[in-house]
Amino acid sequence: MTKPRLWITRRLSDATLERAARDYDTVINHEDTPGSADALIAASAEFDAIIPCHSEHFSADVAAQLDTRLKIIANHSVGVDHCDLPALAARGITVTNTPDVLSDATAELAMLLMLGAARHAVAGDRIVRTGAWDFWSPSFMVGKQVTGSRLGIIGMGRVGRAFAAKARGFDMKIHYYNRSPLPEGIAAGATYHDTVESLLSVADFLSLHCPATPQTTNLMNAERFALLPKGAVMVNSARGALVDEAALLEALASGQIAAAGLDCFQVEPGGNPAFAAHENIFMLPHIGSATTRTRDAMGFRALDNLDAFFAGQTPRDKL
Ligand code: 8YV
Repeated sequence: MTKPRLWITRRLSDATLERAARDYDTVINHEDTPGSADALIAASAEFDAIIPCHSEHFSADVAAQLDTRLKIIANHSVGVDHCDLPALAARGITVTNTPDVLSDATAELAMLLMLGAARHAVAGDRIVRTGAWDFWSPSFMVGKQVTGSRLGIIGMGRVGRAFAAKARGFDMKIHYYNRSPLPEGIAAGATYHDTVESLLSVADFLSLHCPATPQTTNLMNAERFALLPKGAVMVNSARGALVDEAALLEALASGQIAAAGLDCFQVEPGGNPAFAAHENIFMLPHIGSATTRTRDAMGFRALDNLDAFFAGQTPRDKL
């Protein structure tokens, strides 16, 4: 039987690429550059399946121009804000994602961001690294203690829950906002808030774990920063679109926010150049799921979805 033709838009893990090449007539974009709209449209006439990353944007405009040959987009990501799902569904294209497998890696990174932001990681590293560390005092680089503090989580999905589990190791008191409360067995004692505003009022530390949608764009704006306890720390390992970056800068300048830990930005790659002057912003370049084990698991999950689809089954992660 002829193998389905598969285009892999980015350099996925070696194990993923080997398995893909074994099971599919696979073409890999070894240049590892983001696929443009034109490239996606052209590929749809040559391939039955695409494994893209969040760097490839299947907008409504692109979806309308896709060739009927393309049957499935098996995303190598849990977030699918780069895909216009209704437009792709209208074209009869199956779309899948890779939930679960990246929750721990992303939650680990959120913990790193929270600790780094709370304890002056940027300035501390800089002064030691540059030889500028010539002074010590008990009042030097005093940070905000994580242990025992109140943590507010917006979006108690898989990653939010993995983060809560790790935060419990720091004896944090977990509060969360979600569209609906979790069953108590899953909430594990976390306190539910039925509005974002209510959650913010108790969030000494705030971590964002919800998807980027039209409803969550600029979720954290000037009004909401003002509702946090003064000196709160905000962490975003979800999507840059959730944060009004100008409002974040103002909240940092006024001291309303003591620090922020960011792995996601409105503009990616690149980030926000205005953040560079602020050492109380601890930044990483969208590497939440970037561990060897998780990259393999994401690639394998995308391939599992393809395998099911081409076996005539409904892929486990069909959206
Ligand atoms: C990935 C992510 O690195 O899965 C997601 O939604 O944002 C990241 O963890 C990226 O999407 C890989 O394609």
